[in-house]
Amino acid sequence: MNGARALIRTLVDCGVDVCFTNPGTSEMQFVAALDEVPEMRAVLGLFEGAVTGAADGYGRVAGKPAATLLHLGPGLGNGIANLHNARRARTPVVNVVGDHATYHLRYDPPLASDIESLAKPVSIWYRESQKADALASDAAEAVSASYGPPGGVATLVAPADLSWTEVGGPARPVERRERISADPQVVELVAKALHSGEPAALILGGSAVRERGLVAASRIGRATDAKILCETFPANLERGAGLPAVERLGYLAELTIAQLQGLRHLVLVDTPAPVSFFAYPNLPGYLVPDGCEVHVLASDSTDAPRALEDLAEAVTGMRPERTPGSQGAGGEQAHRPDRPTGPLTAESAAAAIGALLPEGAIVSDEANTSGVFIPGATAGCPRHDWLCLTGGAIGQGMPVATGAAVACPDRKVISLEADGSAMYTLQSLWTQAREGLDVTTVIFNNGSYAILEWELSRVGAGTPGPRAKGMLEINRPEIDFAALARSLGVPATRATDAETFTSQLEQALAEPGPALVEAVLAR
Ligand SMILES: Cc1ncc(C[n+]2csc(CCOP(=O)(O)OP(=O)(O)O)c2C)c(N)n1
Ligand SMILES: [Mg+2]
Repeated sequence: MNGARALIRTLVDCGVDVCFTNPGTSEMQFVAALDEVPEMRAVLGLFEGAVTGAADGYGRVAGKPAATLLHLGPGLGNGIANLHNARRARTPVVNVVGDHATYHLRYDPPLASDIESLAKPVSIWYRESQKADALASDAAEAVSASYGPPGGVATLVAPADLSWTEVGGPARPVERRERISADPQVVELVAKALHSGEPAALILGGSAVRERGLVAASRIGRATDAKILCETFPANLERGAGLPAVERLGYLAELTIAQLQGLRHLVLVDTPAPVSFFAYPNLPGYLVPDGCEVHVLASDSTDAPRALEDLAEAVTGMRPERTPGSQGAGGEQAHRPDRPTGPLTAESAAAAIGALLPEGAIVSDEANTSGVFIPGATAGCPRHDWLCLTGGAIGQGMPVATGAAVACPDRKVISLEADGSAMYTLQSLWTQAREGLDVTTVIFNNGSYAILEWELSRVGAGTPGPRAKGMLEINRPEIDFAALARSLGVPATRATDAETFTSQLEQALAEPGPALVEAVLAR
């Protein structure tokens, strides 16, 4: 077999059996090898941002990496923003980037570029294969490296001549590193701090916001009065009726400051200390209050759920839970909002989503300003997963939804998408149609980059003049998202009032396969 086939066979042997791709000439050997390794599912994306974001969404819910296959530096470059988001989510991803044949690079052909400089800022592991026989073993190492801990993007550059050279065969999987246990002394110190009587909070992130971590954290909260918080944009938050609810830190620094005010102990569980998204005149950037001690219970390489269980044992050993209950007690009550009526606003749209969210749904949330009411409206819905915009680079939501749907074909994926962000990686709809993915997209059409209207005044840039305003409006010309969706193969409807939106969403959810509902919000 040639190097390309050995590489793909190795990926499959390592458990990586989905490849999101937008290939070119330097990857043709890999494309040809797909027919020889039928276990590898190849999914075409029509822009690399859709490809890399899909790999992120897949990895977040599958708990294992997908591969990407990208075309030299420019292809990788197009995919960088969503690789940045994947890096922030600590999602395992294996990038395979095709390159020119080793002996061709010296001519500096048009597509040659500095791939390494593009890849390194988003990659936890980087290698350019040097020999055809190394392609497969490098791929096995890339898979192992992507798991971390912490997980991340492993990028392997595959020169074209190595892919067409005959090699000995595939390589064996490489062992993964285990997550470390929390230091028992730290657990003890934190337990004492939580029993000190001084105000304390836990901030959960990363791997701590799934059921096991949430249940352990809620035991800690009941035994100590510590507040249980979670990071602003978790990669995959498990929530809904029966699970302990966790308050997310606010996006606005002012809100986070209020949430953390007066604390003397802050316990970090697989998340960094809170900082504001941007610097603002007259606001601090580091949001830990003065005089508050920061304790790192779990780093990004710690087994965080286990660390929380250890801490729960330690604090209940010192003093039993005040409201004792079995594991899972203290969970959110089941409740849903009523079906809304009247004008279609961010609030009524949220009520519709809360009224209809199916059990086991995976929500990809890039609703931005239109999404502020949705977490509240869905808190008591049946259990579901919530995937956030981890790195602030917009254009993530639709690709992430696509990848999640590939990973979990028997669950409903709901893609909540702001209009401006939707336009970055709209091509995802075409992939959803082509693959028959069960994704229901809601586009929140507010005709604007609304958040930037807030931000403009928050950074002290004054009152916008007509030219400044023009940079924040996207309704000249009006975008018809339902028509765009249909042209990409996704059935779509458009709603301008709450009742119509609710019934259109209900219908979209009732049908398997992709669908889109455009919510034209009252302006
Ligand atoms: C890759 C990238 N480019 C640009 C930005 C800057 N940016 C932040 S929010 C935003 C507009 C968001 O508009 P929309 O998605 O419609 O959400 P809304 O604010 O209207 O709720 C832009 C352009 C960004 N965050 N990421
Ligand atoms: Mg908008």
